[in-house]
Amino acid sequence: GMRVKLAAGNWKMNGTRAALAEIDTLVAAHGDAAIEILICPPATLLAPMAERIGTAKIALGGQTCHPQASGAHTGDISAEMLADAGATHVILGHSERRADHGESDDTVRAQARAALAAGLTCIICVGETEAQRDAANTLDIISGQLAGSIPDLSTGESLIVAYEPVWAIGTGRTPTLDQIGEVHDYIRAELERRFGAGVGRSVRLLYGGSVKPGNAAEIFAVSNVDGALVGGASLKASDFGGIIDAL
Ligand code: G2H
Repeated sequence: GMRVKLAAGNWKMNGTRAALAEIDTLVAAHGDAAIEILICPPATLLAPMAERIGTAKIALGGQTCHPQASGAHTGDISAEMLADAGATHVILGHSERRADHGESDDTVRAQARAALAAGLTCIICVGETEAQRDAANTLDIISGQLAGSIPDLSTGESLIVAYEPVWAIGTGRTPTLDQIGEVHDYIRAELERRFGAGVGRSVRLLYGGSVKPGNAAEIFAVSNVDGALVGGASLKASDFGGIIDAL
């Protein structure tokens, strides 16, 4: 297909400079992979990681950004700062940001507009809670998050959508392959309806939530799964390498 597969690692709040050794291992084993590889480390590691990666084909991303370009926002980081530190991507609307920092769909859309203005590709996360799935509201929730979080200016290249069922994050529980396929097919249809077939078909759709070397291959075989957003298993180059090899 025309969509290049993507293995994206979300390091969350893990890693000091000691962890740069994992990047050296990744560069040695996968620095010339045919798929795209992305690491989203804590912001403190972006610049040293960019230096370590050098000319190898591994991209870097942030884990969030502020909607504004600069100003009196203690503790926040702008999209331009991420780009300046070596990022080409940014994860937005991860369920941990939505829960821990009260980020709404409106917040995420504003962050995404700022990221696009800074030239970053946005990985916008959507996903239902366990209660929402049990109430058979999954597709309605996903529809609302897509409509509310994705800015109109998005293109097939600057937008990536990650489906992360909240109940599967860091829990070791994964949806069935049918459940993943149903949501990914639905997201694809929603994007095509809103942006047209050309854009809608070029957006990469990632699955996230307890992806490991042992379950990656079967997940990647599901329709409209173009890669993974990997948390825990992205911290060790050996585990992440196993996932990369499965794509
Ligand atoms: C979901 C995922 C990465 P994990 O949050 O974003 O984390 O793979 O640890 O479930």
